[in-house]
Amino acid sequence: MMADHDHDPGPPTHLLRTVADYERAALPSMSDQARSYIDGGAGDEITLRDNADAWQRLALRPRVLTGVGESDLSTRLLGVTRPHPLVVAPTAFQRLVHPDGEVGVARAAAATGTIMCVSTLASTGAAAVAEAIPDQARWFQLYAFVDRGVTRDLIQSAAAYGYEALVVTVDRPVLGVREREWRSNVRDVSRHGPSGAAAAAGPAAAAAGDTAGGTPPADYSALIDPNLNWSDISRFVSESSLPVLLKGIMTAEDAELAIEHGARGVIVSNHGGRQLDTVLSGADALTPIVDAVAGRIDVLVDGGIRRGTDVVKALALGAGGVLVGRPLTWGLAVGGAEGAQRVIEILLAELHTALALSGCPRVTDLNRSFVTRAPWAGSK
Ligand code: FNR
Ligand code: LAC
Repeated sequence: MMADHDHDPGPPTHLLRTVADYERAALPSMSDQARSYIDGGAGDEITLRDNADAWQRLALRPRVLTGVGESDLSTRLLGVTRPHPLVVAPTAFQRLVHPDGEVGVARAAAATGTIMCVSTLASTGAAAVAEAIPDQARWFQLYAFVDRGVTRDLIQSAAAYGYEALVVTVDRPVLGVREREWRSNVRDVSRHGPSGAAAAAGPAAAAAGDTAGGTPPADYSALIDPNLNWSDISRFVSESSLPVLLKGIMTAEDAELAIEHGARGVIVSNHGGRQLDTVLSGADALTPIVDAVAGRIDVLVDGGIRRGTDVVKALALGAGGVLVGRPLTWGLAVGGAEGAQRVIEILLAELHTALALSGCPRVTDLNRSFVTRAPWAGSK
């Protein structure tokens, strides 16, 4: 199901200067179902809202007179030097909002040196993205399917297509309580969406290129294995040549287990507030996990990143990288690949400015002394 493109074109794109501008501009360009699916969260959406609010509960502590003429965003993720710490979060069904879909977002990522993480449930699969940006950094997000043969195929094809990491999502044994989706009958969207169709045809097909067409499943959720457990993680680590990251780690205890089971990184994430409502925000869950991991593996975070200052705060708290989800989809909805690229450029420009004004031109020099709990925090 595609967006209805006969809509009011909204403001000219040169007037869209912030992620929030793109969010507003995206609204009329999305169908009711697409909007509910993308912008919605679980339950009362307490965690969804708090993901963004939590970054605002932190205040910055800028230093001055440090000479910030040349800011340096470069950082290391999984042992590889990257131009900056942003990563495209894996999001399913991107062609719901624009025919450019995941390939469009991938091109935006490539143009900006951003790592592209492709969802197992991408409407345009891992092969098509690999073909579109063959020499650029790509990670593959794995949903482990009930059918372990298919899961193994997905793992092997990720390496064959030149993906550099396997991001195993661990916070979705079952689908969250998606009330906005129910009200808009979103189950229908995913059934008729290209990716759902591919999953029915065989999830390997979902990873194998443009997957429009085919027979939709009753519910793609049923394909994902609710019994996934730590021994599976050890197996994925030993079966795959790629470093494994676990996405959806929310406690220090599980970060420790992730290390014990061979993960090379954890992504502190509550799935954009879409799974278990009333869990902590990414921002609030981050610090105990950074402390427990103590530099042994990479720690990334996502949820509610909307400003360059949010990125600074995440890095100051000890994250090595930051994933961005919905903002890219809003950019895609407004202007296809170009819109998604613009959103990344806005975040990077804001990040440069925020670093300079914090008196810390190198992202790798950020530390906790640059943030404090804001006095206004209690009122949020
Ligand atoms: C997601 N997310 C997600 N995560 C994942 O591991 N696999 C997936 O297929 C999806 N699909 C998906 C679809 C949509 C529409 C959204 C909004 C999110 C979660 C995503 O990777 C990320 O954790 C959050 O989106 C980050 O929060 P923000 O940046 O959207 O606030
Ligand atoms: C979602 C799944 C696809 O959040 O991860 O909708």
